[in-house]
Amino acid sequence: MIDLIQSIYHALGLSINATDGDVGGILSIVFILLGCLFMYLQPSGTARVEAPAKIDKKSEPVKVVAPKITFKERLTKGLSQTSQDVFGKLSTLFSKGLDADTLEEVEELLYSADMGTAIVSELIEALESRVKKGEFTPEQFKMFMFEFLKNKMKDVQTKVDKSLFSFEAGSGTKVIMVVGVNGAGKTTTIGKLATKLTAQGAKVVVGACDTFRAAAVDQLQVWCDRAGATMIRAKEGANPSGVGYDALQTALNEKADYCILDTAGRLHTAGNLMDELKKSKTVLQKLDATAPHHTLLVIDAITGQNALRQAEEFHKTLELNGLILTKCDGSSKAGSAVSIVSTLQVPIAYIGVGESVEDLDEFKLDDYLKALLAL
Ligand SMILES: Nc1nc2c(ncn2[C@@H]2O[C@H](COP(=O)(O)OP(=O)(O)OP(=O)(O)O)[C@@H](O)[C@H]2O)c(=O)[nH]1
Ligand SMILES: [Mg+2]
Repeated sequence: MIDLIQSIYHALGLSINATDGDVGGILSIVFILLGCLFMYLQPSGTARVEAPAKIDKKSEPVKVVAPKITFKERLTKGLSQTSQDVFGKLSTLFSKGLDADTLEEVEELLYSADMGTAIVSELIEALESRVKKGEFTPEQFKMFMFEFLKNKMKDVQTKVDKSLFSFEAGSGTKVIMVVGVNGAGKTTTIGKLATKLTAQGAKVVVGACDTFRAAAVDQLQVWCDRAGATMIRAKEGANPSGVGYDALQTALNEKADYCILDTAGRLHTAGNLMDELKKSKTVLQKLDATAPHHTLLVIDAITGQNALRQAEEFHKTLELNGLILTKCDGSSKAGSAVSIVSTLQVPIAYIGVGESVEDLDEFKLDDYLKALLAL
């Protein structure tokens, strides 16, 4: 081997003597080169750079399927802000132990959640006696709140008329009149409701009784077209009662399952506008003495304490039999719902947590309270 190397040196014109070290060095280089060659020829492995695979033009494009979010998840997400802001803080207070000072802080937080004076006083009284009995962990406190609030609402909630959620073919036209202050979410909710009902196979006629704004009517027309519902509209400025009458007449002629009436937003303090709603109701009764079967007040959950005043006024004028709580996805305090339901003894029928159709669903008390209390 040394001779071979010596002759290579010689051929290259190098006047150096080959040594054992040179043999070792050259053998190492040869092994390294062989190793590289071996790895390159392997069919797979990290050292081999694969050529990009050819795209098969015939193959189907990859479909990206958005994960299905249940309404319960939407509700929990929507109410998470309220839950953290109010009930999260309450739990922290309880984890520190309860004395007169902390009880005062609890009271303040409950007021900030728009629970209303009557409910807060009752809650504080009940809390005092519970706390005296012994230790109260944050989890026990949440369960206590859950039971307390549930008891305030559960009997009223049983009054919800199920014909709002599903229909029985041939059982006549159910008239739903939707009222509320400006911007509460009436038109959007009616759009979602019409979509849900037609999807079940119900025949729906919608009356655009908000004749003050052409844009509001167009907004409703888009929803109705999409839902496959018939919409009755009149010229801007027409008498709203007349539109309601025409819509119900059409619904009766067509044997529709539902006639939903969208009304213009109004302040509960505007006496003449409130009277106009009352008149619309009477006009409907010329066609069906039992109409409207549902008079629903839409309440924006962000409204807070004023919501109770609104509800009281609308109830006094129209005898509400249901509420729709919208915008529970905003940074609402959502506690006003409890005080309205228990004060007026009117149940919440639907709850909205966003602007799409999937964001409206039947109000389920346990789900609502669990989302509110992060249980
Ligand atoms: N985030 C959120 N927005 C909502 C919800 N419901 C309605 N909205 C939005 O609230 C705004 C007002 O909704 P409308 O349906 O026009 O309210 P309205 O009560 O008909 O209003 P007026 O007819 O002007 O009295 C719109 O931008 C809706 O998209 C909800 O549950 N969540
Ligand atoms: Mg509207």
